[in-house]
Amino acid sequence: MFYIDKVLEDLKLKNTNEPEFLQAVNEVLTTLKPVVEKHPEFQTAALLERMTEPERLISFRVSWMDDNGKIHVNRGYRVQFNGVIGPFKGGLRFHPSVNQSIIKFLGFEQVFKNALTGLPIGGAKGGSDFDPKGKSDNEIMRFCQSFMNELYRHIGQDVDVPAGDIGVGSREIGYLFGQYRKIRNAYEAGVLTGKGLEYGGSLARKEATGYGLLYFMREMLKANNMQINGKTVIISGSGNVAIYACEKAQQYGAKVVAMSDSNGCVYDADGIKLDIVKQIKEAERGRIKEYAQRVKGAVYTESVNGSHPIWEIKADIALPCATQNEINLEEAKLLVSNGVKAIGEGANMPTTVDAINYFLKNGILLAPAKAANAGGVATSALEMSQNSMRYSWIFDEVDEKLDKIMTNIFASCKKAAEEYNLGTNYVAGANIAAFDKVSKAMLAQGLV
Ligand code: NDP
Ligand code: 2IT
Repeated sequence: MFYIDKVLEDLKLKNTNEPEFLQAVNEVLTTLKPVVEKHPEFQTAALLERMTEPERLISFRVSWMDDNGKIHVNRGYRVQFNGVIGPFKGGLRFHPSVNQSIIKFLGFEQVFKNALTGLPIGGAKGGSDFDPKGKSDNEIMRFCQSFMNELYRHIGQDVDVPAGDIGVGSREIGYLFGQYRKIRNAYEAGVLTGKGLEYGGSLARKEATGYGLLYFMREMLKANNMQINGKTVIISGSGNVAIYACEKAQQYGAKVVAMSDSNGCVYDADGIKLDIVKQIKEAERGRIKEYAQRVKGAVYTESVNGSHPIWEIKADIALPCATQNEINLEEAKLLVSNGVKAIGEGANMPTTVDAINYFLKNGILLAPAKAANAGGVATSALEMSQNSMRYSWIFDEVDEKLDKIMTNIFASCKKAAEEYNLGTNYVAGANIAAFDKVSKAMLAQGLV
């Protein structure tokens, strides 16, 4: 039996209740076969066994009181997956679906994503099954304070640096930072990223994941004699990543015709008016449905039993920017039959493995999450640099650095794919390029 197959089989037995984690590992390891087979020393060093076991996994109680005086208990997590390249780094997700499997899949992906950025950051993830929807500002604050009352002992600017993810934006980072500062009685600006601009945040961090996705897409299309200008685009989600992906796509001359949230999607044949989406989502924290109530001619379609009506809309480019497994095989077939030419994964693991394979088999260009959405964490690392210098760069300086980083990431994915005769399979290219760096660093640091 091949080394990789053995590792995968053992992992399945060890992590039976963690389907998302197993899916993420499976997707990476299967693409590494041509690399690993050339290096018997990986097996001797138990490299893959070590790479798939987190360095540390913390689970903790988060109790908090709502506005009516009722007490709630949630579960908090932090997985410090691999710190071989730098301090642990990765976002926090607050969503009722959060469990150990979700946190581990995200942490595992983060290790390779962070390696691709070329910056000195290890991989981590955290969060809670807390549902921020419908909570008052004070409830959010009390939850964040309680969460930090435990998390603070595990993090630090040279130890582990959390940031945002689903359900955690600048408001939550503010409350988390305030509590950390209070507990530590020290101003360690670099302990969290995604901070407000008034207290150590970086310009362009808010835009970075969405903009970065489009920089990667621009490079991928260019390498295949295409361009974004003039293309029709659909974007799932209407949160941080989706909004700034939309903004940059529009700046590049694309027509974005649809966006969504977990309740449904809006279609606007004239092109999405992003200022209205920002008003609804960033200012009012409302639902995407309200877009169709405000914009004449826009059509709203409700999601039924978790369906994703957005993938029924005809487009040249689809950007899944909401959550994991939001494009399954059936939806991939629909997109392909509607003429989609490229997929850009803004979300983490938005495409199931059979859907990925279907896209690749049909010659669709696929920008894989761990490469294409790395702009967010890369700019977080730039925020850490600025915090260390006690200085801040202007927007254009950060944005230019981000553009270069994304351009380099695409070049690494392309180079690795070509080296192994994988054509335009950038999914494998990203995994191989990232693995190359992580494996070398792990071997260099010995059995720790
Ligand atoms: P936000 O919380 O800002 O937005 C999330 C969006 O996705 C919302 O529109 C939300 O709809 C939708 N969504 C979330 N969960 C589900 C679900 N289970 N089903 C359907 N829709 C859902 O998060 P972000 O924009 O920050 O994150 C989006 C994705 O991008 C995630 O996969 C995240 O891991 C990834 N990512 C984020 C980065 C960042 O810097 N923020 C960096 C790299 C990746 P609703 O409001 O109805 O819940
Ligand atoms: O998935 C991700 O890369 C993020 N949520 C961003 C993490 C970060 O540390 O900025």
